[in-house]
Amino acid sequence: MRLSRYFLPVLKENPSEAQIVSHRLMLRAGMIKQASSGIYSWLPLGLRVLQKIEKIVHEEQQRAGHIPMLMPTVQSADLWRESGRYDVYGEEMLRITDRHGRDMLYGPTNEELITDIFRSHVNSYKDLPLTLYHIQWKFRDEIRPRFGVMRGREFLMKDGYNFDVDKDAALHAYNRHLVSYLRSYERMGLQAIPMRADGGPIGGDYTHEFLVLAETGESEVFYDSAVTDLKFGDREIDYDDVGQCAGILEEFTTRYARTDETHDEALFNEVPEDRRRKARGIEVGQIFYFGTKYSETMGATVQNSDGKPVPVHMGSHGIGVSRLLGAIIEASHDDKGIIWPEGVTPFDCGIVNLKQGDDEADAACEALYASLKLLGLEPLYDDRKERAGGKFATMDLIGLPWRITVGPRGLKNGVVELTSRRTGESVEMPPEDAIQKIAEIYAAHQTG
Ligand code: 5CA
Repeated sequence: MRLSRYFLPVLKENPSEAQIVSHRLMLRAGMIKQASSGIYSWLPLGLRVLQKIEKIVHEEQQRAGHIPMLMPTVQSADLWRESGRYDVYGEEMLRITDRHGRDMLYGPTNEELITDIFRSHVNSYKDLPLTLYHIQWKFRDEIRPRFGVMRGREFLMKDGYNFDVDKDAALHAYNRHLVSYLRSYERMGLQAIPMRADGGPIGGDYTHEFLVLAETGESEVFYDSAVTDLKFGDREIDYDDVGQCAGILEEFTTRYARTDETHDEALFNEVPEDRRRKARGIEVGQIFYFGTKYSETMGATVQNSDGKPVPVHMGSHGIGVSRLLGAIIEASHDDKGIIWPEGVTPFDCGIVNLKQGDDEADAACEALYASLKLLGLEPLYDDRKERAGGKFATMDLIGLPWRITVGPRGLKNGVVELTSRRTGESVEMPPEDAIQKIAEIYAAHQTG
């Protein structure tokens, strides 16, 4: 993409409405614009990151054997009356009446809709296990939408639902989700710690929330600092291997890590004192096993191997896709702007032409731009007739992890400059070497 032809409405001033750094930087970098309270338009740069995150989530869900589909945003109230949640969900549910006077709602989650699909089409244990998921907009009429996309009213969520013949099988689905989530967050450059949590309106005895540690997080958390040493890494996973998934769950959830809702001071005090941590975190996902809660009330049964009808065991599993942008920025920025991890960056690298209009500099930039694109990379070429300082400031603000700077002086010696946004370190090298270096870096991130 050439910046001269892109739509990147960056702001020079700090917007006064933004209280936390991620919200401020998303507005300043021209990623989002508020449409109304808690509702945002996604401008081109923001959309690119949102789609990168969606892609990682899709790849990791499908790697775990989960099947994508798409359910609507607007749902009929009837199903919610059947499950008994229409009244208990309360004011967070946006209720709508259509022209025929029928009660509808903008879906805050999809347990009812998916259970209805399941009961209409699946009758036998032979069709199980089954996990369906989608990535779809949700609406919750939050009493206090704030911090930009972090607590929105309209937000993008991946929600997945498993259907299993018994509790053991459903717990394997739970473990599978935990593993796939750990992998997903790591690919986004994030450490998200699974913590024992509370079921809330979704219900369920087994539930973990995934938290990214950040001072601006809305949740208070308590943990053994040893949990932060755990890395998922590039281990090979066989998602059908019950023992392996259970082992990973145990590895990542045995040490003390709880949100304030489930915090137990006595248990916490058993953690060695120098490892006890109280901090704040951003909840970027939650998994639940709730057994037959919905299948019993809504009549979702299957025949088991003895031919007897049994209610199906279910769980639901959510990732806050749009919230993740805020969480990643909270975890990765400096006073100049965002620092995108390679896995989610909107463009792979920036090209800054220090002297636009200079034949040699223009030709070198064009050649770099073309070569990077040929390799399947996505460069953002700042080809505007602007001062170098302004170009650097924009690149730093939007946070591309790598920048290639091209100027007449370097070109005389046959070199360009490759700069890491994270470390600020610059190295001079021939353009071919810079291209190769960037290609190698991104090849290492292609785990999809
Ligand atoms: N049906 C279940 C799991 S699929 C469910 O709705 N879970 S949830 O309520 O925990 O939401 C899943 C994730 O969505 C949360 O972990 C959080 O990351 C994100 N989320 C929830 N509310 C909001 C909100 N108001 N704004 C942005 N993201 C949100």
